[in-house]
Amino acid sequence: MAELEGLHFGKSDFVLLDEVTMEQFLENLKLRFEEGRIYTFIGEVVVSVNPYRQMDIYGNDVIEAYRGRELYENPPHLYAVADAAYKAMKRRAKDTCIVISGESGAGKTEASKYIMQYIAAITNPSQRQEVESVKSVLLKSNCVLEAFGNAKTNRNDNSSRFGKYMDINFNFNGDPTGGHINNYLLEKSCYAVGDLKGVCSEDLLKSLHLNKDPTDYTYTSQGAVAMTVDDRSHHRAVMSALKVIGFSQEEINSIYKILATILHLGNLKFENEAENVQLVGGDLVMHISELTGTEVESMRKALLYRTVATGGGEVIEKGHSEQEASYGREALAKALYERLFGWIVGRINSVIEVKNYNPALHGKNTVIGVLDIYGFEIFDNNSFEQFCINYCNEKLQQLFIELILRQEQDEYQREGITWQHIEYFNNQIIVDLVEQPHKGIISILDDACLTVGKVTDSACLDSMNDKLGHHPHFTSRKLTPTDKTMEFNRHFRIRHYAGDVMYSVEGFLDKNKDPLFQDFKRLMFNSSDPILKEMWPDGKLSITEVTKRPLTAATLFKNSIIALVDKLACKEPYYVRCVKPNEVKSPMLFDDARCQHQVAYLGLLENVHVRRAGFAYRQPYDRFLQRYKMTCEYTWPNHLMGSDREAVEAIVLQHNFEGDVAYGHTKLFVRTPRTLFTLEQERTALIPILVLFLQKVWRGAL
Ligand code: AOV
Ligand code: MG
Repeated sequence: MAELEGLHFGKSDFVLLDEVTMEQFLENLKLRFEEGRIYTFIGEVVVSVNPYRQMDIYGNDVIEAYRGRELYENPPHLYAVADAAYKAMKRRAKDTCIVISGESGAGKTEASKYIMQYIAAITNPSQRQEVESVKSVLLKSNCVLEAFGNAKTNRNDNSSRFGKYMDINFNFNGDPTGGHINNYLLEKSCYAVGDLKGVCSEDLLKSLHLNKDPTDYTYTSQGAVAMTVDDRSHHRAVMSALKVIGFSQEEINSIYKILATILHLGNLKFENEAENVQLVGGDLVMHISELTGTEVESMRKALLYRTVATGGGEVIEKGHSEQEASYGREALAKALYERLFGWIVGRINSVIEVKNYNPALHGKNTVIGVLDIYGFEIFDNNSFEQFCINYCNEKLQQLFIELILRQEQDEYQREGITWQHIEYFNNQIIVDLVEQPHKGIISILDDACLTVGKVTDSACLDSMNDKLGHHPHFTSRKLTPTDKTMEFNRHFRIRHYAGDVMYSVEGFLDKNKDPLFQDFKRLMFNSSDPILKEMWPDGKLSITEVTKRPLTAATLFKNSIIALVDKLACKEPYYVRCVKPNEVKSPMLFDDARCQHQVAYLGLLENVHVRRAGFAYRQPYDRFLQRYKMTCEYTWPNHLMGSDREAVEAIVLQHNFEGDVAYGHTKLFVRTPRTLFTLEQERTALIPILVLFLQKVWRGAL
């Protein structure tokens, strides 16, 4: 029982704290972490601290213990939340979602995997073949997406560089019938190309023209390490996962070819020769065109020139400068990778999408969504990616507050309880700062990108300063009114709900624009490799047809996040809030300052306050009675009253708690945790006496 875990493990629910202060919160979190209790509830929310060591708490016996049980019957665990979401979906035909948040390395991806495993383990008891195959594709898709979407960063060895939202569809039996994955903003500057050399056969490497050491490829040289057995078996696992999902050998070959192309592109060099930019080394271009199924001459041309339409509708070829050529090459490599990833997600979706579902025949199709998205990021140097990621977190935080409050209010309303609205910080103002049409930062960025002629990052910053200079959450030029050094003039600061972040505006415009020349798109669209071609539908347009500007990266991202929030908002939410205990991946260290910061910006104290401001605890009458009937002479061992509710009233009266409770239609609401605490203590004190009593009964002494 959660409450009986024992005091030396701390409080299993933060609402039981004597006082909701940062000190008490941290003390409890730390105590539990040190005792190996990495999960703690705030009502129905699970707070998780990354243990940085393998815990023996995910086995089948544990899964069985949580299966079908109520949230408070077991110690806090991811499985308790997963089960609650599943039960709501199955019993009440509710669409639910589990939102996992926290900063980089806090344990979100691991949590999402345990949740998926739990759902897989408790469904399809009759082992129907078609359900089993859906489950195996759902589970295997993780491995594939991680192989392509994760990278080693200095904060996490296995950092997800993309956000993932996965819907799992269920039939009326509660068995998975399919799913759908949405991915958000793959950080293109991280390639998970990996070390193909250590894992591919000689023949394959030869056909890919990869005959150098990993250290000789620019894109792998930074992170290149000797291949370990581990990596090899991991590579095999990815390959087998691709096959289980249903990728054909031809598709897998195309994936290899694209990855090899990216490696070769990274090694391309340009040099200036008599005003003209030239390619250094002819072999590479030949390999690249062979692997991409394009003509060598066309590839060479696309790398060195771009086609532009003049004002008069004339089409001319303009030679690149050395810088433009490198820039174009870089953009191509990134786009190849991004589109490959998007295509893989699309292929997985086509396999797992629910087919032939007939609601009339099969009943309502319900959904559990699992969101594992990058957490709030503050680096030493924050750029466009951090800006997008942090904006996303603002949106999710807003949803968190709104939904948690809404849920509370709904429950009070349903149960007929009067509810006092409580104040909380509404971060809508920051969301508006970023996304508002015409006035927000994204809109200002877009305007700058659409302006004909050269607009510099710095000019864009001026424009932001003009329009947003008075915004309470924005500072730029004012950062150093007297100091006009370049350093400070290239930054702006947003006061996020999670803290101040200073962004360097450098590169913002380039990253926001579609940086890829149309020539490359057309070239890839004309590839003889049908799979590669499929990834470049926009290459179909000729230069004179490209009239409409493509949407900018920030606007595309904004639209996708707004769609995501809409999706989440119509589901019943369950939350996992992950905390990273230290920066050194240690299982022993609880860094107070780091944890305090996370607790603050995750809004966990607010969460406890909200939970307690109304009624910290609520329990259906029958459960409450079952647990505490021994503490009241009128209810022990059985009550003779008309209803469980009346029996509960008797317990409350006997303990003089009338002022602290409210009676709902089906549940008792308890305002302060102390009340429950007293009952718990009394119960704990009574247990040995009762045991003694029962033993005597057994022995016939009474
Ligand atoms: P993240 O998803 O939150 O970061 P991960 O889930 O990848 O973080 O966790 C980082 C590392 O912490 C893992 O590779 C494990 O070594 C360890 N870890 C996390 N949770 C557990 C657990 N429950 N048990 C044991 N080890 C764990 V990012 O994707 O960077 O935002 O972008
Ligand atoms: Mg992750």
